[in-house]
Formats: sequence, structure tokens, C-alpha cells
Amino acid sequence: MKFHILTLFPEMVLQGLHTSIIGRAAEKGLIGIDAVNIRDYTQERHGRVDDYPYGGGAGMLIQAQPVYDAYQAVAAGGKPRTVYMTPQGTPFTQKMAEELAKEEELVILCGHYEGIDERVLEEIVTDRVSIGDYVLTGGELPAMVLVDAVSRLVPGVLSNESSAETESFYNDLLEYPQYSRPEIWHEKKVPSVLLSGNHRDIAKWRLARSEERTAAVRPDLYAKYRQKQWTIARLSNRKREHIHMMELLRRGNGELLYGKGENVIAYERTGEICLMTAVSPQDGEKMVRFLGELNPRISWFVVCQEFLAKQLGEMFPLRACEPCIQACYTRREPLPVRHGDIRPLGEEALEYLCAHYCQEDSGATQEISLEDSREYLSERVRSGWMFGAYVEGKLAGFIGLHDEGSMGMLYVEETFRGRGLGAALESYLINRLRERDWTPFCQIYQDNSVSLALQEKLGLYLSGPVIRWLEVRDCHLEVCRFQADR
Ligand code: 6GU
Repeated sequence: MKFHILTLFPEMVLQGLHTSIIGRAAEKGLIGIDAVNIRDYTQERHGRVDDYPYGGGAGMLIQAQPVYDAYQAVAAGGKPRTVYMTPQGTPFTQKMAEELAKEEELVILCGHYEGIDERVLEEIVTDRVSIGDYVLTGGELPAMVLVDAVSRLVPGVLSNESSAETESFYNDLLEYPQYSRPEIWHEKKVPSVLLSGNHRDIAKWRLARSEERTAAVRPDLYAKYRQKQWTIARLSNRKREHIHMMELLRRGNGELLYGKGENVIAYERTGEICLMTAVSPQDGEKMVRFLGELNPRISWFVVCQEFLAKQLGEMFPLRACEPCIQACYTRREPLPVRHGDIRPLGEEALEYLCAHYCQEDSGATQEISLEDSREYLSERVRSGWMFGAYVEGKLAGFIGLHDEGSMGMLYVEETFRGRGLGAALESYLINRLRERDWTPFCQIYQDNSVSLALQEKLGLYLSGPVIRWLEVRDCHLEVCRFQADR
């Protein structure tokens, strides 16, 4: 990730960003921070970059020419994403940080004085971003805020532990209070539950404190959280059928786009996956229409009813995969893992994964390129949820968690089949998920009798009705016919 910061005060930005975690990330080359002095590009004598605004008013404006030339110098003929830091921008959120973190290159433009000539902004700026409802003297601090928030999402910038930690266990809620040594300070004792060693009780206590805090200081967030909880409760009326949607919301990986009783649309942002369930075709009709108007980026639909598949097909250009049976593991006790050497996989296993993860198994079409599946597997490895079984130190099979939370990608090398390696891999993954208090689940093509037998053997419950994945073709060109018709 490379940041080009266009500013009148490059030393301010560089000093601020070359310390601590972000500084270390820059040293390691995980991110690049390039500060460009707009003044270096002025054509006026004495290095002047500002002038009076036409029409009068207080203060000075940065002129178009030096900004444009500084931009051209870093854009090098391309059209990089260019963020202008301004109090007149869209409020900055974690969601935006996540979106920006996908870019390879970002240009960040810092305003000063009363702003910048609008004409150059029109030509180069793709996003206008504010960091909150207050006015600062310049865009440098906001730019540093943005670089910090985006950088910590770049793989490797945070240690694995801390990045897993930020992963939304308490999604939509503020953090609970924390305590360190000593046990008593100023006659205040650390809450005794934290010393109990009982992880279930600790988690419960932390959740209660998080809810309390959020309700008190962020009623907006709390309302969203409550709606999610309420929807999860409604979905649990038909748990085997809805476990994938419940888990998406419970694990904090999904947003609720629509929730009216058991009519629900949930959305997973990284995979651009839209999960839907509806009570009746009439409800389905309404929901599909709603999606048409909202027009979010969607690469996949996952539906629980065939009528939804049909209705969506009338609105979006879709390709349907074969139907799946859903299986979920609802027991408490861990499963025995009858294989000694199962470990998390790192980048070094990527070639092996690419060679053996076949796309027919993923249900996708042959049109998903090797490049796309490599990127997907690499992202899955980085998530820390890919595990391999080793035999005599050599990789003999693997399993992993898909982006929307289901177990899958199970593979065992031909020569090692029939030895229970697949069962061991899945048992291992189930245990890891249960440690988090998550409900493990997977989706199996209904004609895959081998896998279905494995699910039954491990004690997973199979859903009666069927789940269907639908791939959106040309997803970013023609997302929605409905929109075009209006
Ligand atoms: Cl991005 N710039 C300035 N100057 N002030 C701000 C801001 C940005 N965001 C909030 N206040």
C-alpha cells in the first residue's frame, strides 16, 4: 500500500507517521509514505501557492496550478484514487478504511487556509473525506488519521494476535473496560470475575459491560446491535436452515440490509455476498425490489428458498450453482481429533492450496480464474483460518473457513484417503470454532454423498430445505437492471 500525501507541510505528516506501529510498517516496506510539497510545484515567484477568493470573503485559497502539477507528478499519467481531506467530506468510518485498504495506491490531498480552487478538485479528487464535525486548521492531521486507520488493516502491519482481536467479537459494541496489574490500586479492586479463570463467565461479563457502555454513550450503535440480536433470535426459529445467516451476524462479519421478522437480507462485504431468506414469495418480491433500489455491490447471492432464486434471476444476470444441504454442529463437547499433526497454514502453503483447491468443488464456474482463486486462498490464509494435516512432515490435506463463515475447501491427497484424515481435519476446525463459541456449519452439494456421510458421522445436523448459491455475472458492469429502468 502506497500513500502519496500532497501537502504544504510534508515534515509534519512524515514526523507523525514515522513513529510506532505505522513507522515500523513503513520501515519494513509493508506501506510506503511519500509526502509531496505542493509548494515545490508552483510556477509563481517566491513560492507562492495561495490567492484571494473571487467574490470576496475571509482568507486565502490554494490555487489550482500547483495542486494539479503535484498530483500529475505522483499520478504519472494514471488515475489513482484521490482523497481530499475536507470538513465538507463524507464522515470517515471503519467501513471506508476497509474499502480504501483494498487500493494499491492512494493520493491524499490536504487542504489549508480556506480550501482549494474547486476546478482542480473536480479534475483529480475521487473521494472527499472529513474526520468529524469540527474544524481544524488543515488537512494534515486528518490525513494522518486516515493513513493510520488504513495502514493497520494492511496485512502484516499488526501482529496476527492483535488483528484477530479487532475482529469484531464485540461487533457494533464499544470495548469493555480492561485491567492490568496490580490487583488493587487506589483501593480499587479488579473485578473478581476477571481473576476467576472461567472464560465463559469472563466473556459474559465483558459483553454485559460492552452493552452497558454502548447504550449509555452511543444509542445509535446500540440500536443497530439490538436489531441484529433480535433478527438472530427470529432466524433461530429455523436454525438448521438459517445457521449461515445467524453465524454471519453473530460473528460480526455481516451487516443487516433488511430485517422484517423472518424476512432477512444480510451482507458480507469482503466477498460481496448477499444472504437472503423470505417467508413467502410476496415477501421475496418486496425484498428483491428493495435490493434493486439499494443496489449494493454483489458477487454472490445465497438464498434459502427456490422462489428467491427465481425472483432474483428476473432482476440480476445470474448463474445458479447446484443446491446445497446445510449441516451444523450444535454440540458442546469437543470432537476427538485422530491425527497428530494439524496446523494453521501460512503463505508458504499457497502453491499447494492453489494446486489442489478445485473450483468445481467451490461450486463456481470455470470462469473463475486461477488468479482469482489464488487471491481468495491467499486472503483465507491471512485470515488464519486455513489448516493443514501433515504426514511425516509433508502436507497431505487441508480445510478452511470460507469468507462468509462456512467450513469448506476440504481436501485429502489421494494416497492418504480412507484413513480418517478428512474427519480429523474437520473435527479440528470444529473444535477451533467451538472455542470461540461459534456454531460450526458447512454447505454440501446434495449429491455429494461422501461428504454428507462425513457430516453425519461427526454428528452434524443436516437441514431439510436447500441452500442455493447464485453467481452474479459481470457483477460490476450490470449489477441491476431495475436501476437502469428507472
Ligand atoms: Cl478532513 N479537514 C479540516 N481542515 N478540518 C476537519 C476535517 C478535515 N475533518 C474534520 N475537521
